[in-house]
Amino acid sequence: MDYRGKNALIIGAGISGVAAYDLLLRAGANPILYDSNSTLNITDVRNKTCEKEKANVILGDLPVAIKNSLDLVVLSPGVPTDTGLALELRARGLYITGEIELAYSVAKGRLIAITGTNGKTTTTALVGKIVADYLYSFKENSGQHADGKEIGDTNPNKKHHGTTYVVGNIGIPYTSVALATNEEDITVAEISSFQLETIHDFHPNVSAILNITPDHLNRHHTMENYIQAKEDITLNQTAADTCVLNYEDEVLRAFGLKISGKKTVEENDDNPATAGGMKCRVRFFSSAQKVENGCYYKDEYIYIVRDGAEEKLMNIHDMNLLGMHNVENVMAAILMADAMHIPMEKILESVKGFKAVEHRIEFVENVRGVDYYNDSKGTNPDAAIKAVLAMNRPTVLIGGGYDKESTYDEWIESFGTKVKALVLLGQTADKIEACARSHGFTNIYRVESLEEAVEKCASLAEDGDAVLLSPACASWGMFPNYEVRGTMFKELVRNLPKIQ
Ligand code: UMA
Repeated sequence: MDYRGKNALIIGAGISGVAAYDLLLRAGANPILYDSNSTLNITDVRNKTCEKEKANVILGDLPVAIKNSLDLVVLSPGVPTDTGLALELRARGLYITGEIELAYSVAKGRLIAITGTNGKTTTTALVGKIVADYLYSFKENSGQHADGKEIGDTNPNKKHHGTTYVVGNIGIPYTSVALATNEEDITVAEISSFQLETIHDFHPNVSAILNITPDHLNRHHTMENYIQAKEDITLNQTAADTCVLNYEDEVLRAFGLKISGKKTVEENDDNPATAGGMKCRVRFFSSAQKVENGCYYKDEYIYIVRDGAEEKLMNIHDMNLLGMHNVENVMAAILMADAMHIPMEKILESVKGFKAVEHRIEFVENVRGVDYYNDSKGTNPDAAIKAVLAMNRPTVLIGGGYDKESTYDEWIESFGTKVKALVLLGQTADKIEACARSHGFTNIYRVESLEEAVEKCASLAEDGDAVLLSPACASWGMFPNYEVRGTMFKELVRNLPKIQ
């Protein structure tokens, strides 16, 4: 779309709204940055944009004259598509889009997009590292350059070295880099279901859906809507593209067979020339069984199978990540990098050098014989179950936070005999306590703050135990985001007295 002269309203003045404002301004549009929260400081918001005090910012009520003047509307990810204002503007016949679509519409180069309920931040960071390490190796290697179209090929006549951009829900808005991208570049984007709700032409060359378990049901209302939003990552993909899916997720297995045009996984054909009726190439990964075209895990090793030919890739103890969910994330990353034609020895080198991302089962410190782990990114029960499963010792667990209308039964059931005490805080504390008691788990402590939670855990944990912050809930209400919650937890742990 040619944005020149267009009157564009951006709803939401968070990091993605500010980046969308700057992009539209640079693309020649007349952007207006709007936020329904009238208590924000307008000078602070203006100063976050590249225009500073000149920026066109509106807080609180949106005047009718502005609504009448608009050509397009950009929703920030956190703005529900069925919010009153969005519905009203859509009813006026306005083009409603999202910050991801806006970025995509001006971006160049190849795109890898990763979604899923859990694991997408780790997987995005890992794929970003694999791609960046590979492109960097060309810069090191004089005379050789990566070709952004097929980065496994070399093209010594290329002028530019490709650059890797790692963006999206991971915390760097895609809109903040999109105008800087070149044809040789590779963008690796973590894409949330919120962001997928407003795509139109968004078309990744390689996509992945890691898993789908209940989350954000207060936003999407039904599981069907949530699944649809995730599956829409493939909306515009074609036979030249690849989608990587989890074979052990029933919904994704059925979806993969449908879009690959096959009835059974054995019929899946990676060759677009011979695979009739398929939407895009599908490659599965499985933590439980052999797959015909993809990656699988068996007896501590990861294998890849291409057209029936199998190769043993690596021992899982050679990766610096804990838990079977991370084996799945690694397998997905390997398949995405393989689809980009990166040589396997380079992929495995990067996988082995990759460390856990911040706030994802991140080891903080051993204090008085107790290992403290920060899993603030465990913002839903499924992610929190994976963290509990990854612990290999008696664990004191901190849970609770913002209510996303989740159910906690499976999380509590995953405690087994491993979780020795549960320290609860936040809006969901009552609901979680009632659920835990109904499952016979009664060693529960209620606290009012994270500070109090850490103190309580320190008093409950004994030499050889673990303390895990993995709340199964979002941080909103008590913290601006999970990063702030995780960072505060780490600070509190590091400030604990080292001797008794
Ligand atoms: N707002 C309105 N009207 C509304 C709702 C919100 O004006 O109806 C305003 C709020 O007052 C606030 C602003 O919108 O000032 C916030 O916008 P936002 O929620 O989209 O937040 P951003 O700061 O732009 O961050 C967003 C993502 N946030 C959400 O999806 C909630 C970030 O994901 C993402 O990193 C960032 O864009 C860059 O792409 C965070 C997240 O929690 C990490 N994501 C969810 C998750 O991972 O579970 C999906």
